[in-house]
Amino acid sequence: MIPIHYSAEVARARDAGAPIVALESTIITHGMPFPQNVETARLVEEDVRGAGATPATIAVLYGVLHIGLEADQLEALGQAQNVAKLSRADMAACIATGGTGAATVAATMIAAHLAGIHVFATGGIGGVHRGAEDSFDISADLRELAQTPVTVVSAGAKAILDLPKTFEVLETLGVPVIAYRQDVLPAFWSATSHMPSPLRMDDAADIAKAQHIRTAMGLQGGQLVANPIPAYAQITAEDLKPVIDQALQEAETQGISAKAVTPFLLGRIFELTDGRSLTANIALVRNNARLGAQIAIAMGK
Ligand code: PSU
Ligand code: MN
Repeated sequence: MIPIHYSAEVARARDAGAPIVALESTIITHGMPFPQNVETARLVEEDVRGAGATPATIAVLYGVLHIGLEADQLEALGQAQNVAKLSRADMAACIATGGTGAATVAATMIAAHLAGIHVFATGGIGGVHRGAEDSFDISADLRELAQTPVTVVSAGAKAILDLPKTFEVLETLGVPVIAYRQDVLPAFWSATSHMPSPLRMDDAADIAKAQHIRTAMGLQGGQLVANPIPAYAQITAEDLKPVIDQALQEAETQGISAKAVTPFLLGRIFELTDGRSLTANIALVRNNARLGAQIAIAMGK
């Protein structure tokens, strides 16, 4: 048996068959500094509620998989030190050993699917890192999208990655990549990139329908929705380029590797932009939460 616990709010929504949106917790523990991480997590949950769905933030607390966190649990997780970063490889081990860990995109998809939740909103997915031809650093998020039937609403892949290679791998894995209401892919902190999107949809109902049809056809896996950051909050790719280059250079000089790469880069970019990257990150996650709620509502119809 899996030790699993539903928050009171999520348990009620499940009983009522009401729409639920899964939310990840790595963004809280490894993606943003305290106290903005906790404030953002609360706002994102409120955004989901305001749009008519129930938020389910997912984490492992003391060996129990939590689907939905109570306010005090969210606060504690946001302040905790040395929380594990859980992906497909380590979630079961964390539960088995009574550990506490935050769920990445891959782990949140697995947990959401276990709980019968079909939609998940986050910031940016992991992907193929620059220099992956040497490091082999490719996020487990990509393969998860290929095998677990959850629609993930993101602002694209994080611009610290090798974006063309990331989208090539998604194509190879047969993952639908759907830009929302524009023809080009967004690039996390930037609303646009130079890459055309493989697919475009303008309506949450179509996104919901496509996931249903995929599953009905026996096609494994989910969909990646790439929802552009609101224009007022974006940082253009031109402005970001020198900052990302510097952060990547520092990561290399300092020998940062494996799971530590993404948190290191996000932290340095926050410092180098005087916090502007965080403001943008908050705006895009909230935007994704609202679209995620619309898709979850459409899926229930
Ligand atoms: N997006 C953010 N902040 C984050 C992440 C995504 O805005 O911290 C996290 C997600 O949990 C994603 C993970 O799954 O980074 C990818 O890590 P890696 O590159 O090590 O697979
Ligand atoms: Mn990695």
